[in-house]
Amino acid sequence: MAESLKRRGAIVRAPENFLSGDQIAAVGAGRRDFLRQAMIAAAAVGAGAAMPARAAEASAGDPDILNLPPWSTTLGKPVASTPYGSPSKFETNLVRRESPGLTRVGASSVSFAPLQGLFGIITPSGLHFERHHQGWQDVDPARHRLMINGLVGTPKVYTMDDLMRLPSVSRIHFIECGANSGMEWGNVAVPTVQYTHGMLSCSEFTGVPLSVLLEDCGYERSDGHYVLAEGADGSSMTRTIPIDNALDDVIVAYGQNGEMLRPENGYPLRLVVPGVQGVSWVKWLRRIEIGDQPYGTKDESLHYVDLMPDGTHRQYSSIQEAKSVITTPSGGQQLVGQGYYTVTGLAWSGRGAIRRVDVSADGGRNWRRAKLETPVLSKALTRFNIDWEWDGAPAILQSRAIDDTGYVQPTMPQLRAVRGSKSIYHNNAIQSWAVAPSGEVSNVQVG
Ligand SMILES: Nc1nc2c(c(=O)[nH]1)N[C@H]1C(S)=C(S)[C@@H](COP(=O)(O)O)O[C@H]1N2
Ligand SMILES: [Mo]
Repeated sequence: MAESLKRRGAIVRAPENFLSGDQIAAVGAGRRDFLRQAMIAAAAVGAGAAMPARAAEASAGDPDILNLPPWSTTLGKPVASTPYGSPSKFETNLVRRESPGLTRVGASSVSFAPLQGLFGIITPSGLHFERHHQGWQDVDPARHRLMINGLVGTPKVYTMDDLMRLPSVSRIHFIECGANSGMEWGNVAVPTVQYTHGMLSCSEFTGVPLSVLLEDCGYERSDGHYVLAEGADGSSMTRTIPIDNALDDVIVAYGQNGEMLRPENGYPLRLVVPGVQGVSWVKWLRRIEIGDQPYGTKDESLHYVDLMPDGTHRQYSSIQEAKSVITTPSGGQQLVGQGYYTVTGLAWSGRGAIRRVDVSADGGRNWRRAKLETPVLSKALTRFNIDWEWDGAPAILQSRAIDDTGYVQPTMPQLRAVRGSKSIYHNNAIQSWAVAPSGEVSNVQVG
């Protein structure tokens, strides 16, 4: 009783407590001011009375919480004071990050997307991961051209204006660098999901289907069976794409999340190759050539090959197999106490849609089926979540994706049995996060 009275007392604390020093000084300065103050006070009491007991309790630690904050009592900023909006100043920690020492210079490095802080499936464009072989450029769209040549009826050169007159599609797809999770082949290497899985992003891309452009250039199916895509940056990025792939769902894209591509992501033109590893998504795309055999370029014969246990190299393993990861709770995070949590994460497959995601809290002994959040799209990230009651004991959280071909995401030991442990690329193993009794979450490998 005394407790609840104390609470009520706290809630209806004297109105002047809700007024700033300035406002108190203004009281009595005139009738208008008096009315204004009375209204502010009334509103404040109203707000206070509506406050749940929990908030009142919280106020015991921070008496100031019951005072009307400046944002409730002052005029806000005018429209268009930030012509291009940016995140709140309270969110400055959520940024792309480099893994120090990964490469010698930043122009040939990677920045990882902060998966631990994102919701839903779309990566905000400013947080999209970056992977450049020779730095990024802000290419002048007026001077950019796309050439289509090789085994086509009529080779053509397109301006951006030409391209933007053609029929377009907008589709949501994930892009994952083939080297994502590549540091974890031997053992645990990096602490957070940003570094283990952050070479992954998902956007709505807009552009012209490559099939439309090839038709425009008089391509006949009998002509050639491979497409070479080339970028305009200094790295001369080139990749071979099989024609079936190219005619299926490949997009010559200029749009990303409703606006033009960001320079870091290939402005003004990039190839979108759904389901295929990032390196084929050639940025600053300047040329498409049709040929009758794979080109065997440096980016497919020397790089992006898989070192197998027998010492041979596997080439052209381009499709990103089904994979998933829990993003909260994840390495580096801290549980605030026992009880209820929503465990959430992302699942994706380069072969189609995610059919099911299972979650284990005991290192893979028992699995429960997670809820898939809508939309569930082909070759896009799918968000999953599941309820979890943490009893304070050590736990190992894992997620396992199954795609609509029936493929089941392997454990790390299963993958190593086939691939060995000296690879860099195409690690789609199940990720484990250990929860300690302290609530600390860390990256571990089990089994
Ligand atoms: N022209 C060009 N295209 C490129 C690259 C590059 O360095 N130059 N990097 C490739 C690699 S390895 C990846 S993983 C993706 C990364 O795309 P993003 O920087 O938009 O995330 O772009 C690919 N396309
Ligand atoms: Mo990549």
